[in-house]
Amino acid sequence: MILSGPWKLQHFDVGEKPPLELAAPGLDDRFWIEAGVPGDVHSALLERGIIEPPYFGHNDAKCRWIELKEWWYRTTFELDADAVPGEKDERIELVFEGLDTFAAIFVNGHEIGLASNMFRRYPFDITRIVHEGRNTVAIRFDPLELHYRDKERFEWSSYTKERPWIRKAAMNFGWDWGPRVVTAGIWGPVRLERRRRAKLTGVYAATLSASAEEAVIRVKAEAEAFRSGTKAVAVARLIDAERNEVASVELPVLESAEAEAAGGQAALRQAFPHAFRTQGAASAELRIAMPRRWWTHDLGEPYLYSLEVTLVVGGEEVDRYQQSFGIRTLDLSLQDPDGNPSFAFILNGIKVYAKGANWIPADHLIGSIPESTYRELVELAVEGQMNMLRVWAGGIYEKDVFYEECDRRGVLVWQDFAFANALFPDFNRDFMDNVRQEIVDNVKRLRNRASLALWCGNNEIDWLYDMKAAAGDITGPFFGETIYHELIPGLLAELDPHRSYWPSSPYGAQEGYDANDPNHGDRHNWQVWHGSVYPRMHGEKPLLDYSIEGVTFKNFKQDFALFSSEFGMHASANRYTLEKNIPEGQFTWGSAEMAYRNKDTNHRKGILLMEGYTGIPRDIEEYMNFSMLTQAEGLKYGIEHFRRHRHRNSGALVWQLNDSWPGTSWSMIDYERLPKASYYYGKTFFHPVLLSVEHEPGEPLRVWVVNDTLEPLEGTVTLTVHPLSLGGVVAAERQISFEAKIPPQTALPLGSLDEAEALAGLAPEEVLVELRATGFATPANRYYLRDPKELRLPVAELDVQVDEAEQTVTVTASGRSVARLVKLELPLGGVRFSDNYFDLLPGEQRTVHLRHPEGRPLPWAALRVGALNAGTQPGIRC
Ligand code: BMA
Repeated sequence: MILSGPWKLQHFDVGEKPPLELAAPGLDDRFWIEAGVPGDVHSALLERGIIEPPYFGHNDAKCRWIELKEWWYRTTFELDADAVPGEKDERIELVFEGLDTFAAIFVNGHEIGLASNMFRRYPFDITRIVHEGRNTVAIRFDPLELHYRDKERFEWSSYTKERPWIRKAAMNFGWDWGPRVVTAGIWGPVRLERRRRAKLTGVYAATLSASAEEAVIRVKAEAEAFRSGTKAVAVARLIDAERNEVASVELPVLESAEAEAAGGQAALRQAFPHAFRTQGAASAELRIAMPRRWWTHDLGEPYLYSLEVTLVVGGEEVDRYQQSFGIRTLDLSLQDPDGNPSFAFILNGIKVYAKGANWIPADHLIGSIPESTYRELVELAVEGQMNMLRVWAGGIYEKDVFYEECDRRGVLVWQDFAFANALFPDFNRDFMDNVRQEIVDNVKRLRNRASLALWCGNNEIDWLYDMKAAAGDITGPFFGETIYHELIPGLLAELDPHRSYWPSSPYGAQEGYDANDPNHGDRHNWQVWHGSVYPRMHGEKPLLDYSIEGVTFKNFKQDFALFSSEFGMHASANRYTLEKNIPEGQFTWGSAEMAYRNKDTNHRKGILLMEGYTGIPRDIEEYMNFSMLTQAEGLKYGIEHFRRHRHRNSGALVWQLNDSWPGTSWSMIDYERLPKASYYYGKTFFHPVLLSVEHEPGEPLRVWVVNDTLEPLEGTVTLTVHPLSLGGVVAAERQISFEAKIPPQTALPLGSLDEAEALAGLAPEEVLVELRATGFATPANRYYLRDPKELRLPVAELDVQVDEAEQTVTVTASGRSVARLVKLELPLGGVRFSDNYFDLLPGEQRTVHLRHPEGRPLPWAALRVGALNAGTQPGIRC
């Protein structure tokens, strides 16, 4: 039974009322407000109009009182006479999947336990205190302050000092892309579970081997009986998508009384059978002939079976587990077949070039994020040609729906443990017990997911500890180290032994380098944007270079990482996302409200980046265009470089995929689920088959094809040089063709030509270069030979035709000039544009399909279409 309410909510000052009064079954809570569960306090207050939308203007600051209060939730549930446990081996458990964060839980006025970790699952045995009829649940959430104010402060805890003692999503305290919004409440489902005789306490399944002919899967079931002498078997079945059983096995999880008796204490067992809640486990191998293996969506089909485990006692089914299951092997390889260092994910024996981004919680109000948001974001990731998402440590272990979607759509998940940018008190026993249980809960919950590729100990802690110690900001020991280097690997060896573990990101160093070593492990490139100077040796004082050259994305070409797990640049959110949240008159470049959207440490970095590339924006329109263009072209520049080196580099995960509020950040998709220009660029730079030009001003143009697929490619790649403007005389286009024979999983240079030769008399500031392929399918790719601020780009003219019935917009560059960064805007969140932020050659036409994922009508009358070199205009309806 799910306890979905109605739940009541009220706040009090700390100690204002005695807990037993507020928890009492008979309390008159008529004047309390109704609250959604799962959810959070902010969302409940927002829904009732008690607070104003926290992301509008500076409203987040008006909500700070919420974190200082004691919050009480109450609900009731009814039990029929036959649902009340009669026999001694029946149990009723009240299970909380997510409590945020310090809570005391009461049932029928009895305090049944405390919670102190947002990431844990809290089951409570309430068998003895429930009764027929109405039962009352009450929960008190304490202000966090009560639990950290007397605690030791550490030398390092980014953004706020209270985090290390509080097991809660770090980003709630504010981050360099989001405000401080400290939530409280019941953020996960609450369930009442009634069981007889025994229950499953764990199911584990791992693919040991998987060829096209046969797969071997290890299944393990763990169970607990409510009294001594209970015999139980678990029956594990693997069922295909057509509901045919393809394999099954019986696991004797709980042996008979005789077997137990061998353990001694026979007299005690007989006298007190319920004192012996026997636990047992059994495992076996399943063999599946001709398995359908699970692949990422770019390499094959993410085929899913269903794994079903039933627990049977005395012929009666007493518990059941069911989850989708993908047959695949997946390893992290630190050495390539030639013995060179690598950091590559090997799926069913095939190297996956990981293309994707870092995932943060899709809202600060985590408990209230609708499941549809997860589905849309994962769908967008897939449409954006991504095959891996990294669930970053400063958020949460995501909700089940996220992994379900990744399993279903063939997206790998790199999962961080929730330790980000701080020291943690690993010397404190209570803290470590709490963390241990958090790890056990989440590993057990997620370990059967086909998508789960890697466990990673923390975000940037090992690396930044070294930096901060070298800079003199930390003088003490590396508190927290034993969590990532002892506790977690020890628990994984027991609970999830077939999955790879990496202690931190970035991590790995040799020959005196720091943890951001390009020759070992993964790497974060924060030279671009943050100006962090590299290479850096272990123990060396970190250097920052805040200059145009220091922060430019051109630095990506010096990066020969084995795996790039973080790198990125800011771009503005889309117009609708900003306008919706910025008070009247403040949607201007340089306004205090716009600055408030940007939580980064130093606002100069973005300006420097644009100054060097597009020029400094003069108004909000230019800011949106210039920052979007810089991010899109910058990511393209970096990612194409990483991919051209695919013999060495095996992954590019952009910082960051999504946003948690309508701010300015590194995200590719803004808070309203409207992609930025970089996302649409990604459909090409992340495409499994990439046509790429490697070029610097004055240097030759080198033409490459990167083939991540399992098929060889054969065809012709044509490079065309187009003038940006047709001018008075029609300048001849110049074309050069290359024969292309590209083996599977290879990046190959096809040839090169001198810049002057390519230009054939045209100026480099006046051309666009295009690559197209015939003989194999891949998107065309376009380049400019100089930075935007140097280009001679005349004003473009656009013709815009709207077909509302077909939900299409057709844009034509109707003048004599290239239209750069053509953008379509509608004032509605979540709208899908089949394409956006594209360039059109003179006379070229593009038809864009629009839809809303929930089928909402589109506000056609408010459509705006514009370009970097054309003003915005409404569409003409046809
Ligand atoms: C890395 C991430 C985040 C941060 C981002 C941008 O440090 O791990 O902590 O938001 O860079 O600064």
